[in-house]
Amino acid sequence: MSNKYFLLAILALAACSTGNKKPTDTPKDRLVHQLFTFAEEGRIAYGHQDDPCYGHSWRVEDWENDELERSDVKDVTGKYPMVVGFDLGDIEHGADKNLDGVPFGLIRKAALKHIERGGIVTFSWHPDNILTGGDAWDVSSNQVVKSVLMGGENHAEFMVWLQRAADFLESLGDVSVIFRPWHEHTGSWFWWGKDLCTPQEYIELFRLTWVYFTKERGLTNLVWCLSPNAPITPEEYMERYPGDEFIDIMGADFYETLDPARQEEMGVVFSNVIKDLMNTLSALGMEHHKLIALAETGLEGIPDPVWWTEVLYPSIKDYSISYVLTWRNAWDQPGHFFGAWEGFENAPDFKAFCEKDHILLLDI
Ligand code: BMA
Repeated sequence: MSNKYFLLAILALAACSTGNKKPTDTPKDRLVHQLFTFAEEGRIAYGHQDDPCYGHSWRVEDWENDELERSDVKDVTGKYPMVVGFDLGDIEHGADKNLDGVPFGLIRKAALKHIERGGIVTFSWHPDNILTGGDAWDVSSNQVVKSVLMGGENHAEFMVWLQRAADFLESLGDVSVIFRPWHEHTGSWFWWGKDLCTPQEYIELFRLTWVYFTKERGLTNLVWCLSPNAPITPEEYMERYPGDEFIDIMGADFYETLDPARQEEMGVVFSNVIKDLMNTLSALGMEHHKLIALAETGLEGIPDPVWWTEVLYPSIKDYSISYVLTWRNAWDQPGHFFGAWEGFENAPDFKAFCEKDHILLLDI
């Protein structure tokens, strides 16, 4: 089947899966339909993490009175990113601000404003390590996932953590957002990673979260995204796959990291991994009738002047991914950025990427 007919078939299936209802009956149906439409039209929505809250060397100060019109992406291209991502890390403690110091009030306001403007919102979550008291990156124990599952010593407290995350998402009201918990689980840098729990334990963690949010809290507007990290084979993807009932988007994360000793290979290794990943996600998406996405990517500090147009773009343009998101531009760490900003030497290359027919931003 050609790509086009495959996508039409998928759209028809998505419509059928809602039973008698039209595919646009609920906010979730509308978001899923919108993402399938991008894929059908051969367009990829561009996303940027934390984009309305801060950028390279600026941040929203008085968020309650700020119109939230600034954006590093808009400064360079004149448009907002179609997708914006936010992180819920520290919501589990009932904190006022997330792990990067962004007030949850600002996150709520920015998310709703972006949706009102016609954009799409996605949430990730880097919760702390409940067993050790460390952060999400504390991988000193391989008992953490086990301890939060039913029957585990931290299960009751963990359910309070889930409750706080669900409270926040519920506070957004009747809108649909992408939720992407327990990401990069095929690496071993988060406490829910590959060497830290068995496939069954990971799947139980994901399902526990889904069942609590969906069945107990009635948060039926969430579009659930799974994003292991690449490189990944289809077998590895499926080994920790929670099941079709629990997943709407089969995504993945992959960043370029530069080896200073192999400058001449800049872009090549990354591009090869991304193309393999795109082939894997396309096949899995077709088999499971799911949307696919490059849920996180980037090259920190973007030292490659043609990274957008000659590395990222050719690697993704022929695939029906619904969106691609680059990570945040930290306002307080000058070298920690993954998107372009006004004045950065690579900004024209980013603008050229955004002007490609395949790439979709949000018109103002
Ligand atoms: C990481 C880095 C950290 C940040 C975390 C959560 O990739 O950007 O500085 O705290 O994401 O946003």
